[in-house]
Amino acid sequence: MSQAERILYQFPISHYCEKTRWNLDAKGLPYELRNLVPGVHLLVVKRLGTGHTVPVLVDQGKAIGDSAAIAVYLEQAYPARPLLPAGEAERARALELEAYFSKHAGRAARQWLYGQLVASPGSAPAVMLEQYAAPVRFIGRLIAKNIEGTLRKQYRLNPEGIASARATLIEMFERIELETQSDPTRYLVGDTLSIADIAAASLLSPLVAPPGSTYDSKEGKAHETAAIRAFRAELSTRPGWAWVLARYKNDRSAPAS
Ligand SMILES: N[C@@H](CCC(=O)N[C@@H](CS)C(=O)NCC(=O)O)C(=O)O
Repeated sequence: MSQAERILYQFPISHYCEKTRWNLDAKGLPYELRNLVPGVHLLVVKRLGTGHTVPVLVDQGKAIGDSAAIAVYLEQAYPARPLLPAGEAERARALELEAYFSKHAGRAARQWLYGQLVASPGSAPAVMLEQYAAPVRFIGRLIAKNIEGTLRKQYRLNPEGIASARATLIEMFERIELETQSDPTRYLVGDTLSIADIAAASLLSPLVAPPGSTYDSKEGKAHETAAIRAFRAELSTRPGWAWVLARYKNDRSAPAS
């Protein structure tokens, strides 16, 4: 199949998009990436009819929105290289954990990190738009205040919201440690990589910034505040942190094309 028959609409910085890229890469499925500019993306995703968020996968003309729905769709449509265990109970468990990390880790990582970045004017747009062409980054600098205002409202970047995101993130590492008995070589369900592992590792990757990942970036490093550094240092001794690094090192397949 040619790449053009499978198109992933995304924001490069979005960790939900990273989850879908990983699902596709782990299954060896080629795809073409179309980067949308946040805000302007609505013109495209509304036409696709999947809601207002990315990722959206268009597979042979069929549009699927929501990273969890895409993960399940890919398992049904492309059963080779399965990312769901064969047994019914383990399968249900993997789906349950995928949903758990998608809901809690995804929201908390975004809320906590953007909460830190908006405290330094200009940082959030610089990190968000790092992978776009120069004119987009330039406009981002011009309208940085508006972008930061939107992020504050959309992701509830107030002291209570940020504190609750921080507590949730600690719970995410505790949950990984519970499920894997603090052994970074173990998977969340069964003996092989599943959609649950991909969800947990990808959605925590903005915080962990595994080497070579989207979040281990020039702007990400330049805008790492003392508070971000301190929280990373505090979490980095946890087995759950080592687990995320191990999934990236050992299980993050390269794109098929
Ligand atoms: N539940 C969705 C969440 C995706 C999501 O929140 N995407 C963000 C980027 S990280 C987005 O598209 N935001 C733009 C908007 O909400 O209009 C999924 O798993 O795909």
